[in-house]
Amino acid sequence: MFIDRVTCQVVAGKGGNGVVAWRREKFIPKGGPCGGNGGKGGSIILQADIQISSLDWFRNRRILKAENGVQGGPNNRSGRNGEDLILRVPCGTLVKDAKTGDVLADLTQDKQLIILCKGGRGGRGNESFKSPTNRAPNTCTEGTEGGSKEIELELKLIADVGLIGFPNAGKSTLINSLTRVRVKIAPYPFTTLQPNLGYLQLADYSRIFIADIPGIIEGAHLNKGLGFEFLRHIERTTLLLYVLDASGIDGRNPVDDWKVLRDEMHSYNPELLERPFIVALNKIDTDEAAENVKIFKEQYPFDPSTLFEISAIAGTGLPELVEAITTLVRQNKLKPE
Ligand SMILES: Nc1nc2c(ncn2[C@@H]2O[C@H](COP(=O)(O)OP(=O)(O)OP(=O)(O)O)[C@@H](O)[C@H]2O)c(=O)[nH]1
Ligand SMILES: [Mg+2]
Repeated sequence: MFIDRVTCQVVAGKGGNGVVAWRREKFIPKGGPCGGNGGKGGSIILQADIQISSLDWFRNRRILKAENGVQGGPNNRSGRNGEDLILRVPCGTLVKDAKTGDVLADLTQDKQLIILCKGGRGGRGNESFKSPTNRAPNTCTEGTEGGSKEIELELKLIADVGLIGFPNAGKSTLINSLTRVRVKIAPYPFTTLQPNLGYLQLADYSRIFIADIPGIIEGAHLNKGLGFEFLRHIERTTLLLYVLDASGIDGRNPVDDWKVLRDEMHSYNPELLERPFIVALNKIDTDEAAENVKIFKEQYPFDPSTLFEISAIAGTGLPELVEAITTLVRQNKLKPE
């Protein structure tokens, strides 16, 4: 599970001022007061929306203000109310007061909303002070300030796809090629020490989140390497994408790697073996790859919709892989849990 966070300040609109004005029609002596009230300031409202998938919109927007109310006018005209500012957030957004850390709302349902700050009240015009004892009041009041708050939005993301492979298999290279994240890549094991999250942006504006986690080695269940610490990040993914190094550069081969990875996954949680998966034989740009791919295919005659030959560096086979990922994630996400 990955957490995305943003903080920003929200400020509701100020109420419009009331005004002092007098009727001045011909032939009506002492026409009396006619100053109108100010309009209300706009409130700040946060609403969950199933169409929104990230908090990106809030980045680079430090202060969000709702419209102020307009001041009153003569002839008892009230000022217009300021418009509410409705901020849309993804379902599953936790709203906190950034100063105190108090949870203000947990917006889980589509259309669920919370009024974060109320707009200021409009001031009173002099007409509203008219009374039998004071028929010509010369008073009006100012609109009040709108509420303001420093808030923190927190979204818990569950990746759709988890990358699983030995160190150096090319998982980070693959996530860099498929998504816009830039993860460190290097020819030594355990380059990735923290999970990374990237996403595929699809034509219909939906996203598929992919998690790159540190490599797994034989004995991970005995806490070798970085152990299983990071597998919890992919425990709830829809699809597992095994990345196998077909080059044999590190003195291993995809057949053994596959067996070890599956055994390790089984030790962690046997249910993970039931999960839909794709196998990507990576580094097919290298000379040694062809032979290793051939042997792997003989040993494990997977369907072409499950097995892909790719080069994460050169981009070979990636469009087909993306298509398969998209199809499988969509199919399996629709299934009830
Ligand atoms: N020739 C070739 N080399 C690749 C390919 N993909 C990755 N590599 C190289 O393999 C090495 C390891 O790549 P990484 O992406 O860091 O591997 P990783 O699986 O993230 O490794 P860890 O983070 O250590 O688990 C780097 O030197 C990459 O340049 C490929 O398609 N072809
Ligand atoms: Mg890596």
